[in-house]
Amino acid sequence: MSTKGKIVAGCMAPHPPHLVYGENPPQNEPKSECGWESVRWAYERLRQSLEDIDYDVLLVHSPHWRTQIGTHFLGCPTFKSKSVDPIFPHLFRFNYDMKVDVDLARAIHDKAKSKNMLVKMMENPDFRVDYGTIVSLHMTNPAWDKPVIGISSVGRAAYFSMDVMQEEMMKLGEATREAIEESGKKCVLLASHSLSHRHFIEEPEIPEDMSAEHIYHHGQYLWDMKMIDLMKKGDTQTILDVMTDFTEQTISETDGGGMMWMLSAMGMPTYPAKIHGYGTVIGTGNVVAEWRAP
Ligand code: 2X7
Ligand code: FE2
Repeated sequence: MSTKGKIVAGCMAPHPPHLVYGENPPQNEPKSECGWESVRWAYERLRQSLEDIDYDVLLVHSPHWRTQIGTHFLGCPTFKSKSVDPIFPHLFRFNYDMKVDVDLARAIHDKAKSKNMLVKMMENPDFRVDYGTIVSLHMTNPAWDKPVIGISSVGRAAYFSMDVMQEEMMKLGEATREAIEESGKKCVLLASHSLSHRHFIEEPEIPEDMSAEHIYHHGQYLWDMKMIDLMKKGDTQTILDVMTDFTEQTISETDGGGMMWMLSAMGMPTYPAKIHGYGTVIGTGNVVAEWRAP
């Protein structure tokens, strides 16, 4: 008899390309001197923490793969190309080569379809994977030695409302959990996004000059601290209750639904998240956090 699969951890895994630029991996063409250590070291702690867990697949939900009609899933066994950040091409030109767990991606797709969600498998092998997916995956597992699943963000918040978005992400989370349980696999989920999103409009001459790096709006910083406090308390219900206000007031990438999907898939955890660290990147607020399933 096969054993039941499980989500072993869910993480907030933000994707500023600056983090990869600051790390200088061989895949990225531009080279830096340093930079954004508070968030990079938070990722270091996440990586150390995940080393204790035996897991099979990394799943990532990215707000920079925006699909207007339904949720899409990467659906080819490999995707290999160069990803260039549209705003920061001088920081991020990354040669990626990822292996996809197509069986599990299709199983989640089918579960979501059976719940009347609009879904599609992305089966074009030349499809260029977005930088949000790539940065979160690289910072979590720079060895790239685990298969991945990439999930798009559907534009429901903009076209309808955050409430409609939330309802859909609850369903997508349930579909994800059910398919994982049936697969027998152990999975780590990544919600690929920042928290508050007010950022600068002029880059310093040296992008990694940290004397220019700071939060740009105290109100948005207070919101970030409120959200982190709720994560530390395991108060997921309040996180969901304030999500619409948080998203509007901090122009946050939570509008892409990643955090709601991850919390729903984890069954709305009431235990505390481990906060590996927080820091700003061009002024945006970025937390690396981990809910480790009991
Ligand atoms: O996509 C991003 C982001 N979310 C935050 C900071 C910097 C750049 O890109
Ligand atoms: Fe982003």
